[in-house]
Amino acid sequence: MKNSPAILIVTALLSAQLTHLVPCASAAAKKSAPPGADIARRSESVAAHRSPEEQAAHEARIAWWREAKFGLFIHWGLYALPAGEWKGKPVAGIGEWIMNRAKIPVKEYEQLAKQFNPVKFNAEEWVQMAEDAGMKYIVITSKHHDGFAMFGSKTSPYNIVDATPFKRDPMKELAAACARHGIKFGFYYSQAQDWHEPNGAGNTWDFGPDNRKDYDQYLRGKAEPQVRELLTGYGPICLVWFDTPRMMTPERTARFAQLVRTLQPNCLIDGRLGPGDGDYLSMGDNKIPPMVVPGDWEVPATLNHTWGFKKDDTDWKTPEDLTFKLVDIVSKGGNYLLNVGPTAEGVIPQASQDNLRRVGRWLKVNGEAIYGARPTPFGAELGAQVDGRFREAKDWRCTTKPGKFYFTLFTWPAGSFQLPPMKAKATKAWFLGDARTPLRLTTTDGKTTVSLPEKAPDNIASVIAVEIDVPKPGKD
Ligand code: FHN
Repeated sequence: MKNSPAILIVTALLSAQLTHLVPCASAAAKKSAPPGADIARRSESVAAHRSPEEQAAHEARIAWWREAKFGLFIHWGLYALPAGEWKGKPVAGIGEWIMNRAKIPVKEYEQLAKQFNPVKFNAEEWVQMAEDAGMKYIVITSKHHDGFAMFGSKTSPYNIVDATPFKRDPMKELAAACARHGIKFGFYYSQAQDWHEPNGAGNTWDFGPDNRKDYDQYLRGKAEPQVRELLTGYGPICLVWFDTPRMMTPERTARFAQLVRTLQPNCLIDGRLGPGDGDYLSMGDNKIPPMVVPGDWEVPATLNHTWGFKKDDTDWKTPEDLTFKLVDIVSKGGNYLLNVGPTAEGVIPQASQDNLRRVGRWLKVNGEAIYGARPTPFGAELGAQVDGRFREAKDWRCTTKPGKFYFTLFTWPAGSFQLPPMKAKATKAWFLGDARTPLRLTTTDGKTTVSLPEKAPDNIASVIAVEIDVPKPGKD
């Protein structure tokens, strides 16, 4: 069934707002609405236009993703060579945008391909790292805005197999390694911006304003055929992660969606293809909503401040912070897609590896509270409005599964933890990783507390699992 143009346009505007392409609603409207209410509305609108058949297909293909919760994003391309510096000078901004920020002419930027030889690249090691980190899917840049294909493409010679001394197709190697490890494999593809192509969006310094370009020539001549190549040459693809939907009309969006839905019906489409047709909502980069958001959504996020490798960006988020963000996002109903930017030699920076592996060790013990978990039924623990501003609270988060609550404590309370008010009766409690040692539950004046040892068992965050007896409807 076709989407109505009105719905498609509304959805386009909403997703554009999320990716900061158009200004959000008026400041006055923002002030009066509860925090996150606008995001919740946008999230619901993603699903609103699906027919019952489309909804059933969507449910089937997104089931694994709802379980997965945690994925690895990889931004890797020619930009890893300059690594944030051009002609001896640092270039401000995110690493993969260096061509745009420094307005590097195509003819000059292209030369990087001749030096790109990531001899240390080892697909097995990358996928092993994702597995160690507890990540369940990988999404890698097959072509970013610079237009360089990191896969062997027949559509354009500007690709890693034909234009570099490396000559290998790392996407083939990664697809095979992911299959061996049981990790889902997906592609990022910049459908709209292509700074290498005269008719692609974004390169105004070589090719003039976008509104004078024959954009459909670029889409039909490069982007669509390349997406077809990606969906036919690399086995099952779990997700195509489109980005920055500039000039993506409903008609253009539908062409890509049609390709994906016909070639790989089980493949997800992210929320940044264009108006309509995404399987979930992509939040803004590093933007974690303040409250529970209904529907399917994901936060793409960086470990430092860049996506593509930049040699001077070493401001790494700590494992404690990453763990908090993961639990926080899951407790609000979302997925966390966390990025690494490998070097031009093909190495994932050691600090990224170490910090992700630390999160993975935490997940080995506490993953039950994350994978397949549903959001908090409470909400007061997330924070509150203070003087017209939302102030986040960070002491604990709650995730749920049928018959169970998981309380992840980031601040260790003295002696006991008081459960938030609930209709359900807590019948049993224990720490994840130590199910054989019950924690004492005491209920006084309708308030239940869990007795705790003096020291937290986990120095990042300890998870109390609580079994609950849910009252049958109509019982109270
Ligand atoms: O412009 C891109 C950016 O380089 C990066 O790929 C991020 C990842 O979400 N997406 C765009 C900006 O939102």
